[in-house]
Amino acid sequence: MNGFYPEIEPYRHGMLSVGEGNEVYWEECGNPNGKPVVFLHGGPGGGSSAKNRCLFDPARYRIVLFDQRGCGRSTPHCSTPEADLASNTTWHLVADMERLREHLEIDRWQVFGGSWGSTLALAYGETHPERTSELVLRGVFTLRKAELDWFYNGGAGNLFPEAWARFLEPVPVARRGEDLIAVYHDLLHDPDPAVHQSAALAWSGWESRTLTLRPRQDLLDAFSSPEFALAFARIENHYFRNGGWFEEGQLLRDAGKLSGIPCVVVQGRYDVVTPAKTAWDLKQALPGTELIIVGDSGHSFDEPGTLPELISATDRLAGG
Ligand code: STX
Repeated sequence: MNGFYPEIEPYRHGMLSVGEGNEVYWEECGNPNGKPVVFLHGGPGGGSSAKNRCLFDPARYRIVLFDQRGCGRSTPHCSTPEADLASNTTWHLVADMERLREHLEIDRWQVFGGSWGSTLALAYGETHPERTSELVLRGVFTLRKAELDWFYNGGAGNLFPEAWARFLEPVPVARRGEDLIAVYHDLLHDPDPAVHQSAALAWSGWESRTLTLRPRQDLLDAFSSPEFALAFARIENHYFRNGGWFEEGQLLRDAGKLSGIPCVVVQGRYDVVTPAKTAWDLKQALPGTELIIVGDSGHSFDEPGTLPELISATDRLAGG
């Protein structure tokens, strides 16, 4: 069994100015002379956490984590009025990664991402294949309309009807037949804090109840923090309402740009947030992909069956 590597503290961290008033929190852990890897968190808007450091052998990896614009320790935080969502898009994040890579004087890095992190990893790798040494992906998500509709317009609600009822609670009855991502946009930006805050908690709560095969109180609690929920919901909703600024199917259409880059995908069979079909579609589009389907896992990276597969993948790719 490969469990987490021990908890470690960064040997270096900072805030990087990336434009439009944004400061992005970054940190480095592990071996400064090790193989560079960048960890891309999910959401978007989820932020990175100390446990994410423990997916990589600290003796062999130079581990870079950062919080994407507007969330985690990056400023301004999207729970505050100062944050501007117009300058927060997929392509801003890809550019921020290049800025950070250059700031840290890294030539090429492994790109590790789960869920939205896998989306950003694919967007980055297809834009900068020469900077991407390997891809390690989990819960693959490409923001196609069918993927968004599955999770936000009723599909997954068939499996979690009681959680889905709570997602629908803030939606006015007269609007329940509309695109719920669009309805939630109006709720999340309503000037009345009672409206936008309860919408944020309902949006985030839906995700926290569906992330894992079994309920996890620690996740339910983390997603109930008002500041976390408001930034998470506003950022996710903004990205999904805009289709991630992709053409429909773009990431799979352009997967050939990744040919020659080793790609390992770990996917939970019972992932309700990002069902396994997308990981399968990626393997068809990028035939060299090593696809590992974990039979008894949901979406989260720390599902008991998923974590050892992720660590086994980073171990195999670590070299040295
Ligand atoms: N969002 C999928 C996603 O990227 C629709 C994601 N879901 N939860 C997370 O990320 C965290 C647990 C990382 C916040």
